[in-house]
Amino acid sequence: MNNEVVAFTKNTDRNHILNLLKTVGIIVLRDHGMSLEDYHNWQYDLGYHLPPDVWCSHKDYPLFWRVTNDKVDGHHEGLFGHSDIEWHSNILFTYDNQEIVSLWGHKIPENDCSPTTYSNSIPYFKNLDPEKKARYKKLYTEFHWDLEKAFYDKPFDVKNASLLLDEPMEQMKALSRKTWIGNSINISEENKNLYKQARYTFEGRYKLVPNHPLGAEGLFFPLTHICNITDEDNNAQTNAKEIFDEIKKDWLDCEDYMYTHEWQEGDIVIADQLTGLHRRDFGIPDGVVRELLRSTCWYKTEDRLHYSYSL
Ligand SMILES: O=C(O)CCC(=O)C(=O)O
Ligand SMILES: [Fe+2]
Repeated sequence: MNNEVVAFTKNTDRNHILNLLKTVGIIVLRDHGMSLEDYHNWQYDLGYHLPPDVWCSHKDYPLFWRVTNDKVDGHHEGLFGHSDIEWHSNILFTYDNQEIVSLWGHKIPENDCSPTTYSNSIPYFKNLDPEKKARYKKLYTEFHWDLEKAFYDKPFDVKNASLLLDEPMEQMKALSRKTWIGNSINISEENKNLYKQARYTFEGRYKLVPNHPLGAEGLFFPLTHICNITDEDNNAQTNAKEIFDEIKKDWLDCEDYMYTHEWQEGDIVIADQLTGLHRRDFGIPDGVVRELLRSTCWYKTEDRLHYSYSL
């Protein structure tokens, strides 16, 4: 395959990074020369971030959420504790979540057996014939929180993601009501007014080809929760399941489009969430501690082609 599936770089220039997010969607930075403090500051520069106030926020570098099987507050593991995690995007149960997810390898056990696999649809979409591209641009995926309704036959077990029991779950629910670009800590009042309110819902429909803020062309495909594929007028496609199966088989099941990141401490992986998915294939074994520092953000006003909804 000719198209780049992942971009490796040491260059932290933000325009370079934004260009790679638009054209490749997955970026790996190793030996980039940034300390954790530099990187925390750099994240403010990259995008807009929500106020950090969850159980797993890092105490010294509060933009980061601790993704770890370690106990972060004396009682609870960090986000996504210890189990495997099926293909997912940061944008799943609401429409307008943060568009970029970045992970920093913080504590990586020796002989780590929990890599993270990424796949982005930009090269897949590029390889489709023009007719199919035009057809996909008119389609929507319907999604539903109720996994019983989903096409996917190996549904994502939310409990299994060791996500969110008791207080963390309550915090996440409260946070999801505040997840709006305009609530970011580093957006100006003037810029805030450019954006429509975020849409909160556990069921609805997304554009299959997002109106991407940077102009990237790919598919938004929330694999585990898609329950139908419709056209602009909300008519279900008679071959909805075939379209679903084809995209899954030709893109997500295809090793050529996957990149598996074997972590070293200090590595950074940045991924666009409107066009890509990621997963953790294996859980974290007992007896070792693994920790990634996660931050999510929206593209900034000056980088966007539009301020409207992308999905
Ligand atoms: O721990 C991993 O490998 C992936 C974590 C993840 O999916 C996330 O933090 O969004
Ligand atoms: Fe994730």
